[in-house]
Amino acid sequence: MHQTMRWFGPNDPVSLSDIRQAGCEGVVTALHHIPVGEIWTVDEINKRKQLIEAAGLTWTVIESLPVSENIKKQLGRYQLDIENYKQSLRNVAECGLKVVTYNFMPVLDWMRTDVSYTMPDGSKALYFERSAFIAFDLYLLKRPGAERDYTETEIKKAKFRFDRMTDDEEETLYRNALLGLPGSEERFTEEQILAALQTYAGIDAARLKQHLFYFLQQIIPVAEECGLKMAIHPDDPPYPILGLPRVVSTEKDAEELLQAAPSPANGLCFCTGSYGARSDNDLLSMLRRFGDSIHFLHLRNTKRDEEGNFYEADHLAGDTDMFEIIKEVLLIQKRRNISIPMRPDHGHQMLDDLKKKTYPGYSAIGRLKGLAELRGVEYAVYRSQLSE
Ligand code: DNO
Repeated sequence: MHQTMRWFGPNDPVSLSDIRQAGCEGVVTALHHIPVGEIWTVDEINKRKQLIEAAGLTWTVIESLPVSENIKKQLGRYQLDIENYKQSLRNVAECGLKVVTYNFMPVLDWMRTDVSYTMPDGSKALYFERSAFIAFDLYLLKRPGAERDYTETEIKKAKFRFDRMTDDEEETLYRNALLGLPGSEERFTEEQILAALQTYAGIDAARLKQHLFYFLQQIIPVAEECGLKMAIHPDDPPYPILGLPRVVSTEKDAEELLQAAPSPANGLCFCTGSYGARSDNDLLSMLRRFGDSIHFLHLRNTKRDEEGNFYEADHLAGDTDMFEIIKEVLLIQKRRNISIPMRPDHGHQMLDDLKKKTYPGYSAIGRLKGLAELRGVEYAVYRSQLSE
């Protein structure tokens, strides 16, 4: 696997030199300062690329070239946004980039209720606690009609949980849930989020899927023509939240979107953490099935419980058998004769990380630990496959 880490750009407290010292060959990054829907110019892309290369690294994957809300809803200037997206693809290809990640989650990207959940060893993890999430939806956000999405027992538990929260805990929960988009410090206000959610009234999963397929049919031929691989990131968590549809959550979703625009350019970012947060996703079978369409790997582990909570476990612990995953990935790589870009997605905040402020999930030492463990497994599997 081609080892990378995510870098949020010049403002990231984790530097390119840190990433290089972690043993990475490349970074995964985006031009976060360009507003969604606008064109990434050759000039801007090259400036960032040169910065990365001057540090002895390559810009391996774009994560993300974001898809505008207009495109997801097919509203307003969405045709222009699609044309701009195509132009950005041509420009990144012209600058020599090869893989582009994006997602199709309405309004919000990933969602956790706690970004510093203390593990028994004192390190901190990202956590999704279902009762806290429901409490947020019902009693903090007060989304109209939200109670229809939950069972009576769930509502009771959420109320119990909410009644015992201090003001500080409420404030933190609110902040975590509305953290906004990766790479941005901005948070939604209550009015903004309620208004944004309202704009999806009437857009159910079937319709959102049609919009995704339309988008793919528009952009995949351009990506193919300029030699790019598109890698769609799954929903996180992989089910509808806050009344919003989510359509990249399951094996069936992945299969349908690949079929909607068949091309070597239409592929997946295989995130074991996101797909793995659902017990009905069989990750190994997905890898076997979609192996030829996987252009980027996010290796991360979650530990689920029967209440619907999950926390981000150590990379080799949790519900996903990382040994089997890596074994399968190496077989795919051998068959395709390539090295698939990989990043240790997220990591615990630990040791000196605990004293630093970084993007939640993206501290240096926790990710370095994850990467080192994954690298060790890869090395051992590779050596043993050679001698077989
Ligand atoms: C979370 C990330 C996601 C991912 C986007 C891709 O840490 O894996 O935010 O970058 O969904 O578009």
